[in-house]
Amino acid sequence: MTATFKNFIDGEWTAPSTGDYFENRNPADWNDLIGRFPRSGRDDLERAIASAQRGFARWSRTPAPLRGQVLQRVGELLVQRKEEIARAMTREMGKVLAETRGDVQEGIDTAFYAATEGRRLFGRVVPSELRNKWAMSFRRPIGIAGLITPFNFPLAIPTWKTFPALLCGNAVILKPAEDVPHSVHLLVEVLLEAGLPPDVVQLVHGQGSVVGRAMVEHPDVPIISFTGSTETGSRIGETCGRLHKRLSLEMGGKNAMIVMDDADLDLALEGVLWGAFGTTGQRCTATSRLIVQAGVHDRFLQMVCDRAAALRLGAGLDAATEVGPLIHEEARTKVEEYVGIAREEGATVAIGGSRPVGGALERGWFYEPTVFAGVRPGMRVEQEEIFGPALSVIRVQDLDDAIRVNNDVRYGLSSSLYTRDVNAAFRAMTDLDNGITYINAPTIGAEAHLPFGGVKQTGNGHREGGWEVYDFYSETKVVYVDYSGTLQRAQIDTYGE
Ligand code: UN1
Repeated sequence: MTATFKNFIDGEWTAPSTGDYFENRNPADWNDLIGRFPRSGRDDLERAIASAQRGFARWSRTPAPLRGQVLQRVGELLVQRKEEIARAMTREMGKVLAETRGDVQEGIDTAFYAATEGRRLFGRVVPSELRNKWAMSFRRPIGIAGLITPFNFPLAIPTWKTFPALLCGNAVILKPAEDVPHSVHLLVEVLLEAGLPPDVVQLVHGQGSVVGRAMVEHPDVPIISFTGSTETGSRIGETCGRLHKRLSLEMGGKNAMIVMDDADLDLALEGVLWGAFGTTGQRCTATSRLIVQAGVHDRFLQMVCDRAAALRLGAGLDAATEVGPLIHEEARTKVEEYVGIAREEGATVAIGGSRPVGGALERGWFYEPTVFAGVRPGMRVEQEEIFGPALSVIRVQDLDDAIRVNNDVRYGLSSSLYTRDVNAAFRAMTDLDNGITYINAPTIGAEAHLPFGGVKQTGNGHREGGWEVYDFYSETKVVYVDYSGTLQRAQIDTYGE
């Protein structure tokens, strides 16, 4: 009997008005059917919005420290259910268990940070330029936040959006990626068990082109947060611009690791394997370019190829697996297309470049870890996001060259530099054009209590995580209190005397 899942709308687990469902299958074994999930329609969304408005009216008046207590409890429940959720996540998303445990842990960290923010959520009191007058700011909730989340961090990224939105007093509507609906289903269970009023969270499964789009276009959803492709983000941005919505976009990356001649190569090797092939390269922060200084290029390339070729592919629930499958066939085909493009452009496929053959791997969306050598700046495999286990290696002469190559792409999420030279490190920290730079660590490893996001076409200026995300989910209100008993004219009475 196949499990059939429901939406969570208006305080109830409810079947979609369309009566239509889609299948959720294990990417490591497509014979493993996880369940059927609602392919919802506009009516479902309309009901979710109406309910969320009622939820917002109440929740926005709940004191922030009490909202924080709910998130504290959410964190505690996630701790209790960590292993169960991680296993469910590996089954539907494919990445190895160590990584899905990390994904849940990121949700836990985000919850506990949000909980403490309930007792801060600072405004400011500043001196007024006039006597006997106070000037201050505080934060107000905004309304309903429509959250459109990706497949690659099935729990962590929904929590990055949901927890600060809730802490700030908003209601949320979640539209998870169709590939990972179960993880978000479990998150909603946790939110409800923690005591969140049921109409404050709504879960509407379905297609981005139907549910996501209707949410973006709906006048009663003033906040949209989206993580996904730059192309979809641009379309969302156009609509939100027209409707004057508050929008946070987290999109593509083409992140580079730079390895200088003086680097600790063994350390850099561990870093690049983890950065490029962890999560099967399906991270916004994946290391997809390796920029190596000429003096160590050939040696380091050989080291990377030797180790990458030996990485063990398999189902993420198997303890011996190092690299899981891609999320679906289209993702695998995309990697394959780029292998062809790399060859046409004159790069070499140093290792990988094919689907593994034989055995259980043929029942999943597996692809061999792939390294492109002899890549030159400007080639498509050097410029475009592949979102798979493919690494482009570029030779450079010096740090200036490396920084130029790093910066000469349309994206700007993360970057990394391996060196023992402190001057080089500080130059790179200043000049690498990215939202996040790592020194002697790979391009991934963001922590929940620091702002996360990128420059250029990776984002639109907002950050997730850390203290900055609370600016996105709240509106600043300024209040002046004049207790002088006289009309005091700003800019005139102070300076005009
Ligand atoms: C992403 O790359 O899609 O940086 C998110 C990391 C994670 C988050 C990555 N904590 O390692």
